[in-house]
Amino acid sequence: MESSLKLLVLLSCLGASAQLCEIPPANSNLVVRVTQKLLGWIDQQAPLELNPSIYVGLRLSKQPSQEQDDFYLNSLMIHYQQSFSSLALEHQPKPSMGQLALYLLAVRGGCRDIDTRKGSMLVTQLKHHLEEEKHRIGHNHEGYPLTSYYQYSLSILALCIHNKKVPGHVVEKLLHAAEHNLFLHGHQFSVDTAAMASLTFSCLKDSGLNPGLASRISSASKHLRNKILEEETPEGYFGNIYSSPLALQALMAAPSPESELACLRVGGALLKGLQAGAFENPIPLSQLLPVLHHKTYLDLIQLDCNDERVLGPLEEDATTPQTPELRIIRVSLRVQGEFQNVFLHNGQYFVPEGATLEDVMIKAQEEGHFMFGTQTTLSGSFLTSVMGISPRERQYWQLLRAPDTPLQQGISDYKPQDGETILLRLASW
Ligand code: B12
Repeated sequence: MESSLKLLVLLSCLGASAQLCEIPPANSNLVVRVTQKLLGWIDQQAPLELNPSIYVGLRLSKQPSQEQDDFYLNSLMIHYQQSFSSLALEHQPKPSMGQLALYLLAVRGGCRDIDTRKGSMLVTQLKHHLEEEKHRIGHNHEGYPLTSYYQYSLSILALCIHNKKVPGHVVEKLLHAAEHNLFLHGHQFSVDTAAMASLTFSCLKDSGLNPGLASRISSASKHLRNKILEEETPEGYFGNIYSSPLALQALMAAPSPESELACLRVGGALLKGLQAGAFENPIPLSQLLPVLHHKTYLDLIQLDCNDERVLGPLEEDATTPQTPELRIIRVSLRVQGEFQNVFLHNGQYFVPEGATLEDVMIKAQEEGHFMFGTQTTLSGSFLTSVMGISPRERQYWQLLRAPDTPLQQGISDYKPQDGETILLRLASW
């Protein structure tokens, strides 16, 4: 153990620091399948469901093909530039700060110039958003960003990737939040947010854009790395399976000998989860694919757009898929509003095995006495109202398996088991 540590220190002195967060090699068939899944998503998307995160994940993985690339990136550019121009339709919602940031990452992924008139307008827009968020957080940090520290961080990262400086006082708000462990997802520590902030600090450190904050950025970066490592679970994830891809990106971009074994363990667990089909949702998958190619968002800075883009062949699977027997299962649905001792709804539903929670809720709505509403996001259907109740500011409809285990997937991905009770609870975050 001691000698391997010495070897690692030696390697890092020789400039091999990127080796300090390796994951076990992925089976090439598995990588091709994941890539095909993401390519399938960009092929079918309707214009309003364009997803810059998927494009970025593919670009860091030597995809998509040049033809698909031109088509998708142009669609993204038209959509985003139009949304912020005077021609924008009034009823069409403007992309959020985080979506704009993801779009700027996509533009870099496509090696397009941002210093055009339209590009500069979007950069200015993003800087404005950050200033507004900074004011909401307030002088004494007593407030919160309207979006989240995840989006705040993503926005600074996107500007940094384009070598655009943000004022020190904007960065300081993120530093303060990192130093005081303010990154939360509901009531739990948010590994995704810590990872995004860590990537941002690594970018700022390498770019030298905020020299006056260099030592604070360095300490915050170490602090976040330790927090991510502390969040390793007995199942071998950083936080949970879906936050692990970003966490690995963060550790790869801020390498340290302490991360080495944890990266191997978590990488191994992720590959198993991937093989078992745990990644249904395009967002965590788009954050994982670069990791399988040993890449992080920071690699967008030096991306080669004349790269060769060939997708390896998919070897035939020897196993023939079995057609599952159609079984009917029973799922209970309970709704807890502001007063947790009263159920606003309590019903039992019979659905085919493999139905999603959203299918159960549709069934409940059809049978009467239950109502819900959703909003389409880059991650899929977000539950926005239940029984006509929409959450107030900093509240949301939390999804739990009774009695109190938060689900790790949304309504369109989670498939309840037979006899399970799902709680929809109005919670604050
Ligand atoms: C911030 C955040 C939240 C906030 C969102 C409010 C806000 N103002 O930002 C809150 C705390 C409310 C939240 C709730 C939930 N979240 Co959340 N969230 C995030 C986080 C950290 C950042 C999202 C973001 O800003 N993305 C960037 C912007 C540009 O993209 P966007 O699509 O416009 O973002 C919107 C959606 O992501 C949406 N959203 C947030 N969480 C979720 C979860 C699902 C399933 C969906 C469909 C949408 C959604 O809110 C964002 C702001 O409007 C991500 C981490 C990540 N790696 O993505 C987790 C993440 C997306 N959430 C997750 C989960 C599981 C949930 C919950 C289902 C938890 C629960 N048991 O209740 C609920 C959603 C319940 C519902 N009503 O449908 C998982 C999804 C995993 C997966 N399989 O895809 C993630 C990846 C975290 C994790 N590692 O577990 N979340």
